[in-house]
Amino acid sequence: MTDKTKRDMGDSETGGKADKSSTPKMQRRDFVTKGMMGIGAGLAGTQLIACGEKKNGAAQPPQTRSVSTTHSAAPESFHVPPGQLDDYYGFWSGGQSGEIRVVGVPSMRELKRIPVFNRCSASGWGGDDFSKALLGGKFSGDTHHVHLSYTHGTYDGRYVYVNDKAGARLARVRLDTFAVDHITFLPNSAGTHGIFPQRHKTGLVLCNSEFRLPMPNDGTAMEDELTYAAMHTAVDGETMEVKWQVMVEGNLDLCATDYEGNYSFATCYNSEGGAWLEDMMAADQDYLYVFHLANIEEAVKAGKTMTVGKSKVPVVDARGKNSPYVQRIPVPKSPHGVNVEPRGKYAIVAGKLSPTCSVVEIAKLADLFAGKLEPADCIVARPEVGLGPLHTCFDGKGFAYTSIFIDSMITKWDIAKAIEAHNGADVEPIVQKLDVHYQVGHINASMSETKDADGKWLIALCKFSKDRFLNVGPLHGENDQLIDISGDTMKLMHDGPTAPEPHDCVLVRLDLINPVKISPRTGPRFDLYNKWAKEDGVNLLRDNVVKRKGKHVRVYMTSMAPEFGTGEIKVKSGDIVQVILTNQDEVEDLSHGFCMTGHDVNFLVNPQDTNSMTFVAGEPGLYWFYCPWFCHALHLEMRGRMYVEA
Ligand code: K7E
Ligand code: CUA
Repeated sequence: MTDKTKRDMGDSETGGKADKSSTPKMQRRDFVTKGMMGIGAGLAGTQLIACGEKKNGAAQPPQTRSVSTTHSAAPESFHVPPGQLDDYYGFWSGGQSGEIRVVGVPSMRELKRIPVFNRCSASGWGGDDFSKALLGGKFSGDTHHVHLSYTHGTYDGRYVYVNDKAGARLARVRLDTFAVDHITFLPNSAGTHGIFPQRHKTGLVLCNSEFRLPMPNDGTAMEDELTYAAMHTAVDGETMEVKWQVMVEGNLDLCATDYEGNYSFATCYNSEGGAWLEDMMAADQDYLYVFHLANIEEAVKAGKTMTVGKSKVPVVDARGKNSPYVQRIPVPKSPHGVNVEPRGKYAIVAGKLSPTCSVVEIAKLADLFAGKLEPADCIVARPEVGLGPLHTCFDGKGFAYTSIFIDSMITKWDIAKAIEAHNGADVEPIVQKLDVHYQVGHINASMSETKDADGKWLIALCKFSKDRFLNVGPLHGENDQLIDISGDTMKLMHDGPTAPEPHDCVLVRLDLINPVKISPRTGPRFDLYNKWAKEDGVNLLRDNVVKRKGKHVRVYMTSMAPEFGTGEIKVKSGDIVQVILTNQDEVEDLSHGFCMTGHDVNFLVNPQDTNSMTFVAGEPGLYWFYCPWFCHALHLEMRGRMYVEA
């Protein structure tokens, strides 16, 4: 019996009692019952994963839960008993915290925070030598959109991409280690907002700049906003190199790709080209920009490009009018999200200042680019969904779910019926409107951005929590609400307070992600360490002190619980000291770290990993260094001395 079936049986014991979502009291009792039931199953689950796996990747224990793919009419239980695992990995952007959060769904337990465009005291990210160079000292990141790499229309479990709106950057997280391995700066861009990878393979990652800039932005002409332009940038998802940019006149907000690798999409809410609020809202009509990727790449190959400013990246100038590169489909008014449904037939544009969604039929785009259709002819439906529609997700059963910001609700609607209604049939596409709490921004459903959308869970990322939690002062948490969409109607199951400010999330079936437990010692970070070790003629797995040119000292250290391989370091005040620590332990979860007291130095080293930090030795004196990660009964004794001589 799988754990999933256990849980379903658990449901049937309490399940007959009508709507669990409507009364918090019922929910709590439900919780208790299930918690008791879970203990036995939990123990069994622990055994399955406890046996010490020594090496990475190769021989991982099987996951302990399987995901049922049937759609039951009864509400799912979101409670995951102690010792059991979630069905989905949720990847949350962390907004202005600059990070990514990993959340288990449906339990909504936060599993990890992955530092990206921020500094993290726990792991040392931002201060260690590798990440410091990647980030270039910029820690004010703003992550809005997380998307995984794809193969054949579904997640391939290799990478997560995330944007930095504040610094015009794109980062990539490896999904074997759950750590960042690349950050790419996007030239001629500001307010990098919507991103989306291609879905047929790990190909391009398309990135929109939301803020228009003078081109080039070199200080020569800055005040005439009508001359500003925006870039749609293609980054190679494998190499993380910027391949090309397309320059357009309007701003670019959210991004999506089709399933075939032919097109990318961008919403434009400021076709007016305004720099002031009232100008940006002036027109009743803006656009969905459709980029024809093959035509653009042909132009790049043929050299029909320019460069802008200091960047050498080829730029296709597509400003002003429709062309083989870009077509502009008119949509009302200041649109926001664009989402492609799982069959890949329709792109759905949320109206924001219009209470509608516009449904664009992707099959018509070939004729549009061939000049056989007018842009407006590609729109096949425009249902009224509520005030302030922002983002749409899908259940794989033909329904769309749109977040409605002003009305604080989710609208479930039937795509096929919306098209029939648009053609004059007397049918009602709106299925249900569910209140959420409050002012919802993004929503996403399990596997919704893939062809395997499975219609289990929906997350509503609410910008305000108001009265939903204990008051913790003027800055309230956000509220990520968990909604069961497996039945005919949506059911609100759980309030999940989160630290500000998550923007978006994707929910990924657990069998698609296969993280390692021991560092694989590969990738650009290890390329760097191997280069240093070669320069210095040392072995990373041994202890060595290398005096380099000038005042530069490299201390190659090892750790094995509960000891550092090097217990004493002797340096001179003002020396530039680089501690390169390799964790020799091969035991799952046995991480060490290195903290040099009084020197702002603190970093993590996972099993079989190497990490390093550089600092200037301070005033003469004795400084203790120690291991900050609890690793052993003698963890407190895991320390050593640095003697700083005058
Ligand atoms: Cu809608 Cu930055 Cu994705 Cu916020 S964006 S809501
Ligand atoms: Cu090593 Cu604590």
